[in-house]
Amino acid sequence: MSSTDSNPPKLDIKYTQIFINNDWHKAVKGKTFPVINPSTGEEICQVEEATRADVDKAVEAARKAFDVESPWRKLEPAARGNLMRKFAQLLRRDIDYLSKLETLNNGKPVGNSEGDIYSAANCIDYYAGWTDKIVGETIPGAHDQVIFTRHEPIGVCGQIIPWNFPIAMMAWKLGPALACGNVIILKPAEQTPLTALYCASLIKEAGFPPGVVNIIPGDGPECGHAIAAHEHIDKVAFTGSVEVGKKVQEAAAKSNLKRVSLELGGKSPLIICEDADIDYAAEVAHMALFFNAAQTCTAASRTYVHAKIYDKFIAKSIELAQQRIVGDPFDSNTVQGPQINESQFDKILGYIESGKKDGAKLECGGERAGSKGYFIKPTIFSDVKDDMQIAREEIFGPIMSVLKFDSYDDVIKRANDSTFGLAAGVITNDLTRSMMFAQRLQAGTVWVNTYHSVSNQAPFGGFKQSGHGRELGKYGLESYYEVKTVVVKLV
Ligand code: TXE
Repeated sequence: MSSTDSNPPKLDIKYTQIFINNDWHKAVKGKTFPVINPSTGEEICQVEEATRADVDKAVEAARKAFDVESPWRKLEPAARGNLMRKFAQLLRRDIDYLSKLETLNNGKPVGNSEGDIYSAANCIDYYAGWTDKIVGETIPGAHDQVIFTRHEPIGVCGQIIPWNFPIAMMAWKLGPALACGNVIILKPAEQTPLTALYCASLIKEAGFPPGVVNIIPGDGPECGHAIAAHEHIDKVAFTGSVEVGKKVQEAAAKSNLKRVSLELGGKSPLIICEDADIDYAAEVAHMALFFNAAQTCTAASRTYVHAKIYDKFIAKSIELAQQRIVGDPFDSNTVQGPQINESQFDKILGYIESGKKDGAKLECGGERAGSKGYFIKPTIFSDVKDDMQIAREEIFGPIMSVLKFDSYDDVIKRANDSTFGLAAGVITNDLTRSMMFAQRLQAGTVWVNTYHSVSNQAPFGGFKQSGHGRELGKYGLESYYEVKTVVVKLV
């Protein structure tokens, strides 16, 4: 384990205000909130806090930008793509500064922040390529009719994002929305607003017309709710907890029935079959759970291992967990930084206690690392049973729960016995068995012999209470256009 004493570089925090209409604004109510460095628990800076009145201001700017005669609406689709490519290029230009800022604010190792920024830029580029390819259909009708469809932008899109992948989540939301020609009001998570605000300056530099992208930092109950409940926002896209996802959907229904897409949590199973190479399987399972300090909605937080290889798998997994370097995210040796904040830290330590109380066997970890910041040692529980709290609820922290199975039919039932359905994985060398799992697992993504492999071209989203709608790929566009049918009678 490396030191948890963090020595963040001195960074000039350039943007802490609300970005509306390509300009910086103070909060209407004059409030600010502190942004905390999770490696130290200390304040980085204060940021202007948007409330309902600021959301109204952003809506006014966005509606103007969406006017049918506005520069944005009159832009050729390919020119829209060029603006997006310029933005992606600026993200890459400023990767050094942006990755340090992301690590300062989120706590992830700086190499991971760089990876997130490259992937965000690639996502924006991917969707830039779609701008002039979003086409409708011609539809056979009566002999004297011409029927066709147009895919038109929805309008003002509210986007509420979480703190676990601040820049990447921003790109997943902005990319398809801009490609379809919408205008945006994006609220970053209150824990991690800094990189989104810096990106706002890049949006302006790229040349997007005023009001097309507005970025408003604020909390959930006031600012996020004002977006979800706004009468003049046409769509809301949300990534976060199931609890808040339900509130967002309810607020949308009670206001103007705006379109809703939700990417919520998970309790994803990873099934390791008896024919798997144990070293490989343990490495995949380790990364599948601990990646990003396990603050990943697809984290494989139920590891089902065949009884015949269970003990060997546990031994290898403990070895990997104990080798994992937890500490200062600015140290290039570190692979795991802190959890995002005190409340997540306390919640995770609470789950460790609950695992012990319920009779699971604590194999390693089980406590904080260091004495400052929100670091937790990689923790493994064996002998976990399906009905234990640690096997049912999303923990969002570095706790691996290993369960035993000996029948494939049975493990599929157990894996599917969850209110979630975001992702699942299987490790096997048997092609037929892998296809059987791929068919029967109830999850938006099934990974075979790999995990967390996400491509901009492939859809991502959940079954059941893990959400609805898909992000990424061609499917990701469907959440951002209305289909209009035009019927022309040939008179
Ligand atoms: O999430 P919230 P929190 C899960 C994970 C984690 C738990 C709690 O299990 O432990 O959620 O994390 C905004 N109306 N995920 O409390 O509250 C909020 O400001 C509108 C999974 O941080 O759901 C932030 O921008 N918006 C997840 C966003 O919702 C509201 C990623 C997410 O915060 C709001 C994060 C309201 N009433 C947490 N209340 C994933 N799917 O990847 C809050 N928000």
